[in-house]
Amino acid sequence: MSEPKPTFLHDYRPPAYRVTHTELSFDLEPGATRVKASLHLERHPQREAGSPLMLDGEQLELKSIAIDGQPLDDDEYSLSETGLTVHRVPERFRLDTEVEIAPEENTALEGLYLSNGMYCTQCEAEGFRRITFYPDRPDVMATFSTTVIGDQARLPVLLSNGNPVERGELPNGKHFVTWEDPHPKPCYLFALVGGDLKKVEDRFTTMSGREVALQIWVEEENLGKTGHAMASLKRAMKWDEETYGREYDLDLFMIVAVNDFNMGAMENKGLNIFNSAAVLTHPKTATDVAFQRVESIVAHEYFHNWSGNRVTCRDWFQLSLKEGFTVFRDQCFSADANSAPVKRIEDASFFRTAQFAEDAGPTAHPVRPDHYIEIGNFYTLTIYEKGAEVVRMLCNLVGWETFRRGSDLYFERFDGQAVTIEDFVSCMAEVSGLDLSQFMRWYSQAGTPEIDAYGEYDYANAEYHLTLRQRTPVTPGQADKQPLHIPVRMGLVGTKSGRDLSLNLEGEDLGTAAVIHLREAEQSFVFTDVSEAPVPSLLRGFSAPVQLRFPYSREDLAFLLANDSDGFNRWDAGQRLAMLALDDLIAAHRNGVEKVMDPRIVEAFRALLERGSDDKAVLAEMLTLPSEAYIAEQQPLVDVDAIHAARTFVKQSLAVTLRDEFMALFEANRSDEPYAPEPEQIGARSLKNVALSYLMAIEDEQGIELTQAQFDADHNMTDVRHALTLLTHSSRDELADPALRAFGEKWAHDPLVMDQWFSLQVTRPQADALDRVKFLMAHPAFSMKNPNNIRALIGAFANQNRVNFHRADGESYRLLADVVIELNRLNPEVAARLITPLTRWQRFDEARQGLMKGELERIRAERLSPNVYEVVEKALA
Ligand code: 0A1
Ligand code: ZN
Repeated sequence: MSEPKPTFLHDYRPPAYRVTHTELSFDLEPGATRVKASLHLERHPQREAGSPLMLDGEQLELKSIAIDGQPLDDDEYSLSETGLTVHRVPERFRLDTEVEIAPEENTALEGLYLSNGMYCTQCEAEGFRRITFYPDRPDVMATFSTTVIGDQARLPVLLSNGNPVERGELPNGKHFVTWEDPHPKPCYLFALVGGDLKKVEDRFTTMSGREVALQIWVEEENLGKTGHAMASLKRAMKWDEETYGREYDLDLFMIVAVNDFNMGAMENKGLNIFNSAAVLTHPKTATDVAFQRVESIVAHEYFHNWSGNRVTCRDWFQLSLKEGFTVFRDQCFSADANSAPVKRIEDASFFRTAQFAEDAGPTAHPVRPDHYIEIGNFYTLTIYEKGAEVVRMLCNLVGWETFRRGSDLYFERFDGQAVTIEDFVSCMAEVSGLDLSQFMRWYSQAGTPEIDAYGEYDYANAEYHLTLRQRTPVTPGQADKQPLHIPVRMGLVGTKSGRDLSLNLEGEDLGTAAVIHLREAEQSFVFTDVSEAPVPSLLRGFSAPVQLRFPYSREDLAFLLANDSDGFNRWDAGQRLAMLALDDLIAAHRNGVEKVMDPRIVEAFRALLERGSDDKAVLAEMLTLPSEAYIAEQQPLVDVDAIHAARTFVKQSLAVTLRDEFMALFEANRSDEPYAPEPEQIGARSLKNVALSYLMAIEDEQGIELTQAQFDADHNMTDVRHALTLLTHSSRDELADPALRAFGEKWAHDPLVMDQWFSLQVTRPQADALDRVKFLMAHPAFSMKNPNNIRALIGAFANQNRVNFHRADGESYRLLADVVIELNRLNPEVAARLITPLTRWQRFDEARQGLMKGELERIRAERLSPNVYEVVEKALA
């Protein structure tokens, strides 16, 4: 295979020809599906006359080709591995092609494929070219009319985008349905489904009084698991009307659940296709986290109908235009539907762990990359989550009302168009009058900015001097970094009163909480009339995606943990405090010195437990120690064993001293109420389960009994899974084994539950974890062709079981590389993602570096897909 070539943002040109209307017909057969396409084409007004017509196409067998009804001679066109060129075409014409494809051989799950006997498609980003010859780029927008033909008995349900306009029977037991989608769309939003599916139906009346039919299509046995998704959909539709003034624009909205899917879900126009894990829930099979995830993904895909579909991306470099904005929208929706502070804590905590790591690694890239080899590798935390943080900063900079006006302007001005990030930001600049040119650097500069902050209270003049210094570390291919425009939300908390003091900055009264704007590499802020010595509370609500350092003492942090008016920063103060203790203990472990627990941390936790909280979910977060992954992110050199030992030590020390408090907390929050995925209940369950984790950290006898009882009670999956995880992760195999066996037998028929069973076993800290991975890979419920299985078993092991993945003998690295090599053939997109933990080799000791690089080199020696090639090359560069 020749070396794959990158595509560059600066090479963008409009397409030579655009498609105004697309007619498709599919005759579905597993090994030989016929696809007929009639494309109504015309020359793009900005492109010169006489250009050849170049269409993308991969793995297609061309059966016929004609222009305006005239079949083409062999010398009038040429075919390659990647497409079709017609040398001479008129200004405006119809191109008819017929191709054959083999859905049953499609293990990459891009294009048209079979999942459990059901036909489905995934076209984003470049899957449509595996269906038919087409200008497969988002700036070509056409109306579609699609006829799907299939066996009536095996495929009673045939779906596509838009509205069904005709259906009928055909010879040989076949039938057909024709669908029309009146909204011009790029082909990445095309979808088709054919299978033996059942539906749950509901209705929604839009704000202008139109009736929309809502359908969720699933396999029959899953009919009872759609209620939460449907309720979430209706809430999302209402929320988007009330919050953004956005109304749905077709008479029908469909969701289909499929078992084999590379990602979470896909926003195809009118026909969203979902990974079954992102749509199906039942109290007995899904945890609170899964319920919340379904709610947010259903909303996310629905919100794309405007931010992505009606207004789409000009090219794939603009991916964050739709993804960053839509993630921001779904985060706000979830915050409104649940505990808002907890949503922010969860998002920021995940971000600081996983996106910071991406930004610090060899695959770091800007929110808008300027080149890629394989766009499938760019569905990343940077594009999605950092993109959302950038939109959030914009919203905070201009204020919600202005942001909403900017959003209205954007949708109105660009409706039906394929646009750029500049188009979006310029709407915000226009409505606010702000100069956002420096702000644009957030889109082009990779890496996590670091802010070093220093503060001093001047008693004599009642002034507080705050100095902020920003610096963005070098990332691959970007040596020079410019200062960013960083909004820092802050307060000064008086050490005497425990209250937020008023902020007077350069003669301006900013109230008790304000956003200061850091634009220079270094900037000082002088607050006047500061009546008492304060502790600064900086970056409240994680107001910018940066790493902020301030030389807080442990007393300062305990003070903020108790007094900060900002819930997010109260939580963050607790995390910082725990980190200081953890740092000492990690050093002690490495130096072979006896570990001693800092009593100040214990007292801070005791105070938390005594004070309680109205928001139980927030308290549960505050009582949760930073994860091993987050701790690792904060260390210059990652020592997984020291981190694990230190964290376990802190947890056990807290549990020993506060055992009765944790027991009381557990008792106070247990309940026999029927399960509901409601914020109150979820908060109580998290708190109770955090308490149980502490008790199990010391394998307290009563704690063990309670855990077993919680498992046996089988009240809901949140509690059962938590109990089973605690048993499995304890040192008592005699407790874990029977419970695991019972659970595995009980749920053998349910793939989504079996995935949880895989994950919780392979994340256990005991030394047999790798053997379990190998053993479970041979389990009948595991298949290398199912991405959920891969993520649940291999992904969970490599990303969440740090002590075992980083075994000193390198055996886990070897296993991961073996899996990547096999998946490179079967499913390149999933294979490329799976490599991530190996790409982080720079963070480890020399011996591990060598082992990790050795495995990357072993992968590199294979015949690689562009996806895996790009990641491995960057990792070894
Ligand atoms: N646009 C979808 C994400 C998605 C991307 C690629 C896919 O297949 C390769 C599937 C889904 C979203 O943001 O939800
Ligand atoms: Zn999305």
